[in-house]
Amino acid sequence: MVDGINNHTRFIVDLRRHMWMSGIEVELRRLIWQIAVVGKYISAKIHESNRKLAGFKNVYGEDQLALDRISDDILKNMLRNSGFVREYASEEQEDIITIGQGQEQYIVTADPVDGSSLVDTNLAIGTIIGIHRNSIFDCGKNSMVAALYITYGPLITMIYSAGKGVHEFVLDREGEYVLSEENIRLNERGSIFSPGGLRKDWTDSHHRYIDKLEADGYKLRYSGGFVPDINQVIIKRGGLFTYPALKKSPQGKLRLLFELQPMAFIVEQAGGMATDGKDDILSLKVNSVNQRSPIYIGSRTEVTMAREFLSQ
Ligand code: FDP
Repeated sequence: MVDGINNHTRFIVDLRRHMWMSGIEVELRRLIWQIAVVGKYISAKIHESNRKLAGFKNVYGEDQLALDRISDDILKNMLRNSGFVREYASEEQEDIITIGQGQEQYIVTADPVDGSSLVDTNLAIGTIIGIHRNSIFDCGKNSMVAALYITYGPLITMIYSAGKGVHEFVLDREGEYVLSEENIRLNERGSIFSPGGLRKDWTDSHHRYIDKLEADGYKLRYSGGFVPDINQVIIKRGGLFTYPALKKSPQGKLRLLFELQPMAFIVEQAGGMATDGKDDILSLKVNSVNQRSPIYIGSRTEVTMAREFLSQ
């Protein structure tokens, strides 16, 4: 536990202080902090792009760039100027792009606005980031050093892990990310499940697995936004999110590099598991930036059970 927080007293610990006290290497903590700051700008863009503010957004008579594209530009420019990042790969780019001089330590992957189709509904959406030291064309286990996601909901929260536990911060009214939950650990078993894909497209073994969870009394929690759905599992200390292999798309829907690896890194750090139904997500070799994979992620009991059902 970082000094300054105990059961009796609660001092405010901001993100930079927390990372410094946790002994995270200086460039990595600066990078994480700068990405967290970009979250404030993306949040402002989300507000602008919400159709409920349509009357305001055309005030300058400019064509509004799609939210995803503009958020990607903001993030990419910040990373380029940071001096810590040599390559950038994003859901919004066709391929990995060079943004540094070559000697920088890190490669960043990003889904700048995940779940942007939910913006008009006012449900939560998010930004997902993976930070790699080695080539991303390896498995996450060999390349990743940190991951974070930002949730834009009633509050803006940020969860990060740099391999020293999983911690949540809340953006306060002064614009500071303040520690809210430290060393988050998932229980062995949870009580919620979040299943993606249409039932009619599921495989028989996946169907049987979901039937079992329902029979065991798991409560359905699926918003259609990967970030808030995973965040719920983490904050409630367990449960399961899955986007499975579908009959017509055996690789499922979600992207290994931009969505699955970062969440797998965080959930493993919190004591949970993430698999494609057979192998750990972080052991899957990345062959292309657009690679997809099925996923079962959450607390150990549910993910282990998924493996058993899928092997039958
Ligand atoms: P979206 O299509 O709205 O961008 O990968 C994107 C994603 O959302 C995830 O955030 C979400 O978990 C999933 O797709 C939702 O897919 P379904 O619409 O098939 O449920």
